[in-house]
Amino acid sequence: MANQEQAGAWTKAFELGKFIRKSSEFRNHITKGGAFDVESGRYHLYVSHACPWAHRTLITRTLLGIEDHISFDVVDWRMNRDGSWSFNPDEKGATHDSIHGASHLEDVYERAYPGWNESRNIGTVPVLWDRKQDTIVNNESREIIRMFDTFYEAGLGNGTTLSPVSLRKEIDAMIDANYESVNNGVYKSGFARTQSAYDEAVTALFHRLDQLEEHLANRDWLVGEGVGQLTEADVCLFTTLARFDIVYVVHFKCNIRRIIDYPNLQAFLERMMKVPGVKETCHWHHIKAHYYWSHQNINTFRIIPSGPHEGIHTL
Ligand SMILES: N[C@@H](CCC(=O)N[C@@H](CS)C(=O)NCC(=O)O)C(=O)O
Repeated sequence: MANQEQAGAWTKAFELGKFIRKSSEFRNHITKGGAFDVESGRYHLYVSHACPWAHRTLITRTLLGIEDHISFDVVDWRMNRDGSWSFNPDEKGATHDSIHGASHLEDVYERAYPGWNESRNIGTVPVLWDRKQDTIVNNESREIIRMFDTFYEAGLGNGTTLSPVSLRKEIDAMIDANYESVNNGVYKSGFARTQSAYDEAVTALFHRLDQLEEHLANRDWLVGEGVGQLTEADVCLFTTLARFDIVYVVHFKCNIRRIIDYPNLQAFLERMMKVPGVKETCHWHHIKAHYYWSHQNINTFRIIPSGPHEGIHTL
């Protein structure tokens, strides 16, 4: 019944020209002593450097200091018209599939879920792969970054946590408040197929950005006492805002204002870029080329704009 209701809501939204994000299919969790136990060298990430959701996982992996425990491969920035990612080690910053030697990410999904390609499901990044059970643990970025905390709890990281238990409620509320309006909001603006769907999405997006600008007036980070402390909520906002001025303003028509026009949001981005390790996870060429090249439905000739010449990508 719940599924039927959901399907009905999706059909209605689709008819109204709205972008509808599919929910992630693999929702297992790493837990101490569980079927997916906390083990060094067991898990592997498949990411795209272009993707804001995948970027969250790489930043978290770096900040927690679990690079030696979780490996990763990077797909080519080109996402084909059918939505498929491929491995292309000849492309700078991309790699081959070091576990399966697959040519496409769908082959990795097929291995975890035989029949995947036939049912024409699309394989999204990020993917958290389990070498031991030879399957996908989870493909939902928000859950992947939270389960990385099990490595912190097991003493395997550098002693950093981005989701201290005492702040989890606040962190979750902040991530929720930004998800539909900002993180998904840029996609809802860019992929809208009617004026009203676009208007609704872009209005909600900038309403939330205005609120965040005010929220950050007297604080450095989104959550926590005083000026706050760096948490998952900041990582989740950062990866969307980092792409805003160089891609979303033009490609997704999110042009009411730029982030550089918001002093506090811009300062937040610059602050994040100074956190050791964050800058190294930002691959601007993959980000820019991916969007403008891949979505030919909204950029027919795949022309990549030359600007902007100012912004955090120049830091
Ligand atoms: N809910 C997922 C979203 C992941 C997602 O949509 N990734 C995009 C790249 S930015 C993707 O792989 N898209 C493939 C497609 O749509 O065909 C998460 O947060 O992990």
